[in-house]
Amino acid sequence: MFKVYGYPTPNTYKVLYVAEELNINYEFQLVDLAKGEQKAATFLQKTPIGKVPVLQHDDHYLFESGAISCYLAETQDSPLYPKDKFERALVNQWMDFFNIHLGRWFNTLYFNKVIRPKFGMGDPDPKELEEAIEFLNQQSKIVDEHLEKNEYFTGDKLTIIDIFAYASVEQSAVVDFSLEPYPNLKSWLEKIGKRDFLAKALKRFE
Ligand SMILES: N[C@@H](CCC(=O)N[C@@H](CS)C(=O)NCC(=O)O)C(=O)O
Repeated sequence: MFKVYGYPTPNTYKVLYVAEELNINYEFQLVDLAKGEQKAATFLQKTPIGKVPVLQHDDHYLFESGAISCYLAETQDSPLYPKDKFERALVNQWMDFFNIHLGRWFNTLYFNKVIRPKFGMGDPDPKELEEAIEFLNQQSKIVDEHLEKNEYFTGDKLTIIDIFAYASVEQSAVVDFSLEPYPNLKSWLEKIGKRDFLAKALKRFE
């Protein structure tokens, strides 16, 4: 039995998108961050870090969207997480890049522009915005050049990193970060966004 605990923000979407692309049958349970449910004692028994997403697989629990995404693909023996050691390392490489670099800066903009106002946490921090935009431009250029030569992140085959990364890059519209200077990144986003996983995952919040 698979169950995802989450809230409608990009880190949870990463896991839901990957689960849907893999056609996994799973339950979804909302953890209401607005009510602080992620810090409730019962939830802290599932994850010591008090954050979402969390995956339950029978009586096992996992946190971190990247680790969860890889594990979900493993359980399905999916070619979206290749068995070949080097091909798999390429997926892991781009997943680290998104967690530590590009995705991290999208998250900074999202936190300042969406979460702060929604949760009454005050105005966006201009220094954080400036730093995030500078790094986003620097790293989007690198990714744009990579996608000029590669149809997908690891080459000519779709893998879970394309689905995972989609949840980061799609934030560009919400946080008002223009992808116009990055046409290859923009067309990759449009191509990935035509897949079924998106509508299927968003149904969880209707
Ligand atoms: N690196 C983690 C980040 C998880 C995370 O920061 N989750 C946020 C929501 S997007 C959260 O639960 N925040 C609530 C809190 O920190 O109390 C992942 O990728 O899963």
